[in-house]
Amino acid sequence: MNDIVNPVTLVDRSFYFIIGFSFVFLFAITLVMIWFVIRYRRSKNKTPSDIRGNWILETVWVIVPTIIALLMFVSGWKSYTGLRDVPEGALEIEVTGQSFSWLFYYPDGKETENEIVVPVNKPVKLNITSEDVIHSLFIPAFRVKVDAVKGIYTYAWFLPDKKGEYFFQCTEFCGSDHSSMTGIVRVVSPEEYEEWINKKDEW
Ligand SMILES: [Cu+2]
Repeated sequence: MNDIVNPVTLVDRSFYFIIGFSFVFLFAITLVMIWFVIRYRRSKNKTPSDIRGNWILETVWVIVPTIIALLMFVSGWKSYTGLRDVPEGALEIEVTGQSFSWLFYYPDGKETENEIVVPVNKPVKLNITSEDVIHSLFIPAFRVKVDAVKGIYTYAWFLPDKKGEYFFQCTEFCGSDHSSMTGIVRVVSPEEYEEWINKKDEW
């Protein structure tokens, strides 16, 4: 299981890469702009110089931004495919959004409402649909955000690599009790999971 790349890493890497470049250019361009305003003000620079036709400059400002944009695309694409390519052997859970709660159906018939319990370090695939209007399953800790639409099955997957409790909620305004469509992903040890899944009457 350890060779699975957690999409959280890929999404975060892409995010910081893009926001990092954006900040670098924001500050660099602002500083150069301020410097130009002062250095080339009318009183100091009566006749503006013409730099048209400088092929070195033009090549640089075409090639450098193209490379940066392509790198952004590659990192974004990697995080996208990371989120879409489900690893082998994932635990599959059927997810139904309904007005106004989330229902989860486990392979052995177990059902839960507004709570997912999963064993640590095992990839989890969620097959998502809706009973009525459009809902959207958002689990920020795992960078999962997928619409639930009646008549259509979509999916998402995540790798719960740390035990703990992770919040999720509906992020499609779906009606009067939309705000109550929240829940918890409980990531537990494989032993605790086995014990939980075999307790038939608790839910
Ligand atoms: Cu909803």
